[in-house]
Amino acid sequence: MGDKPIYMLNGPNLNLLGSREPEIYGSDTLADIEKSCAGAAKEIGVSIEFRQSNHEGELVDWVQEADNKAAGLIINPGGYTHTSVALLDALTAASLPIIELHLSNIHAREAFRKQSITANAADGVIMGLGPNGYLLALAALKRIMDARSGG
Ligand code: CA2
Repeated sequence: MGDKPIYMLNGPNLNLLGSREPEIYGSDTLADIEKSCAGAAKEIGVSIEFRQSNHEGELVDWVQEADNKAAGLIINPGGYTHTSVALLDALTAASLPIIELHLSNIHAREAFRKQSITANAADGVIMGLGPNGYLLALAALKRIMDARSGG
């Protein structure tokens, strides 16, 4: 297993997953997603630091922390996707590989969701595939990490 973990950060209201709006976000809870990602991570020889916060500044702190401590970052910035220059700045300052992830297809929803500010700093974006997107993001990130380390 690589020494540095992959950080998986989840933004505001994602703690509510599984309890409301299953037609948009599916019926899995964040704990279900964390469990399936931990299993998949073990299979590919990486570990995951999985966190959720409803607070913009805490997410900024964790992105900065990830840049020092993680091998890569998967982030679902929740509603901050569409509003947060602070989160974009933190992601831009970080030099690790970054994948932005959305459960829903933000282009198939309200007009205000179509723009992602934070995606400007991502190596790639996965969206619209529900909780499976987290597993796909994990596999994609691992490939980027391996390519960058010459593996
Ligand atoms: O599709 C996504 O993953 C989003 O990042 C989810 C955010 C939304 O603001 C983005 O536009 C797209 C919202 C997460 C809220 O999750 C809830 C889950 C269950 C019940 C209520 C909210």
